[in-house]
Amino acid sequence: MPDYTVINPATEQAVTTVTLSTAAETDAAIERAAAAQVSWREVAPGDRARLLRRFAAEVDAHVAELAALEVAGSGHPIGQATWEAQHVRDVLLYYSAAPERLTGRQIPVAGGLNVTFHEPLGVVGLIVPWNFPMPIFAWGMAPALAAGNTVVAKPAEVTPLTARRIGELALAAGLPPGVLTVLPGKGSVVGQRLVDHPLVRKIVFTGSTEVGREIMAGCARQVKRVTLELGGKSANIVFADADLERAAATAPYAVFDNAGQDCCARSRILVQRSVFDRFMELLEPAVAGVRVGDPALPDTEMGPLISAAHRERVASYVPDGAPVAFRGSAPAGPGFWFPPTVLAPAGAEHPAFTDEVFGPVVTVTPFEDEADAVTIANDTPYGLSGSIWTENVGRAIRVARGVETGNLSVNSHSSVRYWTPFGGFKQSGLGRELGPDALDSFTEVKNVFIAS
Ligand code: TAP
Repeated sequence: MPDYTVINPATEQAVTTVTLSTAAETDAAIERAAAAQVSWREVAPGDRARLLRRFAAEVDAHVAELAALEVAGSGHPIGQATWEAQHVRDVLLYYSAAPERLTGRQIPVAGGLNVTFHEPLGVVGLIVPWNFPMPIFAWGMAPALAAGNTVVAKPAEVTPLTARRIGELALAAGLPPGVLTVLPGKGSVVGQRLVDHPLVRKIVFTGSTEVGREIMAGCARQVKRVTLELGGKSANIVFADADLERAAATAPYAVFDNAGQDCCARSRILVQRSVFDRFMELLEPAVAGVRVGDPALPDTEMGPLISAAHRERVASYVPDGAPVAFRGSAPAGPGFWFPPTVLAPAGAEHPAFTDEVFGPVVTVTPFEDEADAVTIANDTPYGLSGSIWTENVGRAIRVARGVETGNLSVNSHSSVRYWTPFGGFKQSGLGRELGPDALDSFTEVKNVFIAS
């Protein structure tokens, strides 16, 4: 069995070694999960709810440990990592209310009674990326379990530590063996088996659009259910009538959060031409103020990139001669550091404007009017997120309806909450996660007519 050495991205030191699962071990785990599902689906709704609440309590009791693991294994700042562990607890608590509310319908028909049931699918395969190892794991796992499915989850090869620990906490909370299995391993081995194994009835994939396409094709061969949460290239649109101070003060956090390794990063700032210069004056000190450094320190706002290879890729978007307007700071010495970088003015001729950089690089581009802003915002194959800054309510609504994207915020830089739906338009994905309707995608509706 091959091993993988987890590297601390802030120090480049080895953290620990993790054994990678093989295809045969993946098959065995899927078979155990299928056997466990037979009794898990029969657990009374109130008891399933109680077990999920106990699981949440276990996570709550280990927030500090999980956060420290994420700091070491992913380079997330400790404040953010703590929030992420608490988020896992909150998502579990939110969906612990679902088993007792998973009601069907009674539909009037002649000659009897028509009722519907939400039946669990069976085994759900969860494939998680490296950028948010805890939250994205929770988003798929909690509603899948609440609906009566069992889950086999594959964390990203480079960030397996927190998901693996959460899997242990599930057992400690009393979830029966086989209900939640975490299998560290390679996408091409464990991920591929989850897609190919007929006992896996649904894949929840979060990752790149490129791999997502392959997953979708693989699932199509078995007409397997699939939810895809993919890449993004979101716009932060600032109109001349906006509160420019607030828009500029928050813009760095809309894109440099998690060092820009965020599918929702608003990595294209579009500013109405008449206030472009003023906005840039306000943005410069805001970018300089982002505290980049040791992720273990409580005040740190931005940590390193995940790996040396990823830093090289991000750096390729800022070649010599790139229109760098200004940059923030980054530590010297070991660690995969990259400073917050603002390219302006930059348009479609620049790859950083068109590609998902997945690093702390943002472009700023002028626009003329409302129609122009919507056209530029939509000129991308992606459609995941975005923000609109204006004091005009009518314009906010018109532009929000015009931008082809799944999650928008008006006069705010963030739009992700576990109790509201989340997902992408166009090549940013397929299906929705989170929110009150999440269990719809983890169940099949069964329609039964009973003659009277
Ligand atoms: P990917 O390279 O696509 O990897 C995502 C996951 O898929 C990893 O666990 C990976 O395993 C696995 N995988 C790779 N090849 C596979 C295959 N052939 N079959 C099955 N699984 C396979 O993405 P990433 O670099 O980790 O994450 C960054 C991307 O995710 C960005 O594009 C970002 O926008 C997107 N993302 C989207 C969202 C939402 S919610 N829309 C959220 C976060 C990230 P390995 O680790 O072993 O390669």
